[in-house]
Amino acid sequence: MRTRITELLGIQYPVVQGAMARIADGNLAGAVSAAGGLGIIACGGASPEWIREQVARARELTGNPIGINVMLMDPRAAEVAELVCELGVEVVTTGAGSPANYMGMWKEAGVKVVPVVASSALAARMERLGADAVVAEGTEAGGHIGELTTMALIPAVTAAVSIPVIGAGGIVDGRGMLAAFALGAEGVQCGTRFLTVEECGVHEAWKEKVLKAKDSDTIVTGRGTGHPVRGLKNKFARECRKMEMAAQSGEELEGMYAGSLARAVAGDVENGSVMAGQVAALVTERGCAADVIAEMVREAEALAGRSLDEVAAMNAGRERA
Ligand code: TUI
Repeated sequence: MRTRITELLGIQYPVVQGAMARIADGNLAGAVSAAGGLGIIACGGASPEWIREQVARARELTGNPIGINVMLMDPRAAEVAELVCELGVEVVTTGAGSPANYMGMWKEAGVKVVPVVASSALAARMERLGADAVVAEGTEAGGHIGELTTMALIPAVTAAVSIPVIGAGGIVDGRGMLAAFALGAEGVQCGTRFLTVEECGVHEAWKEKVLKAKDSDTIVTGRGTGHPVRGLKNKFARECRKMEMAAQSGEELEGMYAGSLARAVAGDVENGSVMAGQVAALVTERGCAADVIAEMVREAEALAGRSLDEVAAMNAGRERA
């Protein structure tokens, strides 16, 4: 394929693997990039040593471009931001804040800068500061989320900026990819779909929970702290919601979330924060990164080549392209 995103990032397909904190490592990112998408190593909660190792691992797997994500709420964000320049990765994405303070440094180092945004206002601010593209991530996504749905956010962001927009949040297959493109996107980012692929090292219990999830099985916790997080329903999420209803102080609530992701990563999917997007319900297979990307692009293109009458007739027969 050829879009502004494939040209900008030097990749074959405009499919980006979302950075999943403590999960998206060099093995997953390397596999996605080797398959022609853009793999991203998640640095939320990670040490500089771990990040170096994972970049080296991804480089062993592929000569294609790779990305690093800087989680801006991380206490070590500034240190990771500098590491991005030193390690020579081709792309940096950011989440959970504004990367304004680091943009100059990254641009000077020749890194392509792609902030994740949840509003058109932040998208426009990022464009003014020199961002090469943005990811517009709707509230259907897993992990730390904004308010707007993908359906409302992508057209708002594409109207606000001239740089290319990558749609994210609730995209899991070719139908979602085409929908994002119909709304104005030139690429997509998917996280949840990559959780169950064979190259993803997340605990088997987490994969099973995603594979079994139904459409109403995600829940948002942490609204009371100003840092809402979407994950799969479990004992931890129920207790968080109970605490939030009882209007505990922000500090008490923060204490409840401390270490919750680490517990889930270790396999305790009842007492940990099992982050996943709403489309966990649509993830029913494992597969490998290359098949996920190829099938998504194939389905989107097969669907795009049809008239609306034909699409409606397929929909009536519950047929997929
Ligand atoms: O960053 C994400 N998703 C994440 S980060 C993460 S790590 C974590 N670990 C433990 C507890 C909580 C989180 C898990 N998931 N997505 C990108 C994203 N960024 N979504 C929404 C935003 C966002 C929201 C508000 C970006 C900027 C913003 O406002 C900044 C401003 O200055 O206006």
